[in-house]
Amino acid sequence: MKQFAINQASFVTSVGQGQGYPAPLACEIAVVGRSNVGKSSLINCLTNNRKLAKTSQTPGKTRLVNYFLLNNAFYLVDLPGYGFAKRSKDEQTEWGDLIGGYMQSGRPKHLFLLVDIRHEPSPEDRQMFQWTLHAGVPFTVVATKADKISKSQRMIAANKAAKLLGAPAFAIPFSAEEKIGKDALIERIGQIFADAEGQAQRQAETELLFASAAEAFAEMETAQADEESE
Ligand SMILES: Nc1nc2c(ncn2[C@@H]2O[C@H](COP(=O)(O)OP(=O)(O)OP(=O)(O)O)[C@@H](O)[C@H]2O)c(=O)[nH]1
Ligand SMILES: [Mg+2]
Repeated sequence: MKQFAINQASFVTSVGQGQGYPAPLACEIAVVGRSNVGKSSLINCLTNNRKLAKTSQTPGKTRLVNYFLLNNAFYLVDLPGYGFAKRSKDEQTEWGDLIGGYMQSGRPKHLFLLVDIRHEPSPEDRQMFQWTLHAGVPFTVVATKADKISKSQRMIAANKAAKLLGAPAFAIPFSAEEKIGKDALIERIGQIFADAEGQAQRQAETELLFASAAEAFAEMETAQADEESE
């Protein structure tokens, strides 16, 4: 089978609180995690474009829900991070509404939950994981900045981070800096995309089946009514 690849990426739009999302596609994958964990860097690494998503050493760079179109077929969504200490109460409420609204929107088909491979997940990471379970969205844990620890420790540390999050003990170690785990993540996206497309197709087929059944039923009723009136 031909390997899945990312061959196109472009910015679509930024969505703030109360604003509309772009027209939905069968597949939408969102990247979530605390500020500075490397969400925007991950998107740039996957798309081979250092300038696509804005990154910064200062936490709190991404403030809106940023939509990117990949392969002219699916969305990869960059979300603002949490756990940003310098945020005011109002900003935190705004963030909660924005992310909460997005999580409940039914739009994300899959979440990449990012945790820093070096640190124990924070209470907010665990809270985000609980939201994910609550929203019923499938997820993959990704342990970022894997270049910061020795090669022999990466898998162990990544899996441990997932376990401490409360998830099954499996995570993909990843580094945007050294492109560690890039192929694994692209392969994962390929699976998620294929699943979402399959699901959308099955749904379309079911709707068609229902529509033709309803049509047949209506025809039968008309014929019966005609018979009775004769
Ligand atoms: N060493 C190392 N640094 C990284 C890696 N990924 C990101 N960084 C650095 O971490 C910082 C934050 O990266 P961003 O991608 O902007 O983080 P973010 O999660 O999008 O942050 P917010 O937009 O604030 O939520 C930047 O200085 C990046 O260069 C990585 O894989 N390895
Ligand atoms: Mg960002």
